[in-house]
Amino acid sequence: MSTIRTSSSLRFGALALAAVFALSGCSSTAPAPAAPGSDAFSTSDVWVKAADAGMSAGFGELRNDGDSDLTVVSATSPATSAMELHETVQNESGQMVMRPIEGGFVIPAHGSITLEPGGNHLMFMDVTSPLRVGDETTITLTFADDSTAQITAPVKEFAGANENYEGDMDMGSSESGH
Ligand SMILES: [Cu+2]
Repeated sequence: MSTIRTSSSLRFGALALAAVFALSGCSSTAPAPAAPGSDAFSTSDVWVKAADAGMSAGFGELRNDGDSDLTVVSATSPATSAMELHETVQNESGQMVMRPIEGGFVIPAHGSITLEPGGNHLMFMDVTSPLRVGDETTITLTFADDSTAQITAPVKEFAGANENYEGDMDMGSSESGH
């Protein structure tokens, strides 16, 4: 008797749960399908410039196979205390300077963008654990829809990408002693 009652109440519980899931599936806050960005997103040849401390940068190709534009709005890495999305532009005196890009990196639908020295890049503002050649680091990108993608990037030696940071920071002169 008691066994039957238990099993029927379990069955009712399962039905109630199914109903809840069915309801939440219709709502816009359903967690699982809310990451179209990650599905459509891929990268190739992402790498990070070797640095013991201070600034560094990450480069590579970001691809979007989805039907709508993808916007990278922020990025993090365990190797730096802060990361910014940078563009490189010419200032009034003709000097190339880098600065945070307004609106993030927009990857067009069925298209790609290339992050490269002298252009857009992922800026490691303050390297906290040395990025050594042969190591790998991870970069987590966050998209406008709050979905994220994690990239594993090898560390490479690179002499360039010493653009000045718009404002007071001058990466070029701080490295001139090398
Ligand atoms: Cu930069």
